[in-house]
Amino acid sequence: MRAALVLILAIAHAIAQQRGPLFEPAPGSPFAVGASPSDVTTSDVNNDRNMDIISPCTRDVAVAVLLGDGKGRFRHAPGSQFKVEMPMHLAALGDLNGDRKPDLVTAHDDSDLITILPNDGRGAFKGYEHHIGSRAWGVVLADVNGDRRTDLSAATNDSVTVLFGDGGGSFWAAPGSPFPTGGGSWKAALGDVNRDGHPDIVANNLEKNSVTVLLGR
Ligand SMILES: [Ca+2]
Ligand SMILES: [Ca+2]
Ligand SMILES: [Ca+2]
Repeated sequence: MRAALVLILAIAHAIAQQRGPLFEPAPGSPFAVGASPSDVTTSDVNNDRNMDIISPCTRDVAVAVLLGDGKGRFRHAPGSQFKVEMPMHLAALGDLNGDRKPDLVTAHDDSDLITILPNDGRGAFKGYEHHIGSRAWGVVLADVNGDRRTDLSAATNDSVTVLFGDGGGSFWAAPGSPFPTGGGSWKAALGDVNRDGHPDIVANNLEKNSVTVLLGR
């Protein structure tokens, strides 16, 4: 039995090797986006069911949006790149105004501003700024209070700042926000770690060799 299993695995391995590498460059890859792309994410931003690419370009102080053709080729969306007011490193996508089109948020780690860039539905973004009270790094866009409206959780160095969204693009601080962490929190992740149905937050503490876990209520 064991010998048969080993043989089957060996045959499967040989077949896999014959098929060649698991990944190969897409036609035209790499695609130019702009100066110093510091983050990248994928989403269908123009609702054509083809995956698109969103990449904040730090030195251009702008976000590049590349529309996909569904075959692995990409071109800049009309108007891309989209300017923001100051350099940023990280971007997050989520529907902030309830129109089911993914909007964009960039964090600017040398100020307490984030830029909210609503999507016009064709993959064009125009931003406005929002003060969140602390310098922000990584942002997570997800509903944390169960009202089905997207909220904003930002890693803000020595804390996590949580803003409730009203589903129309406005935000206000969650009770108790900002929530202290250990120091050096650049990224936050959401997950229900105690299985009570409420999303919880995990943040890194770069300076303390630890992670902080915040249980949602
Ligand atoms: Ca698309
Ligand atoms: Ca919410
Ligand atoms: Ca929980």
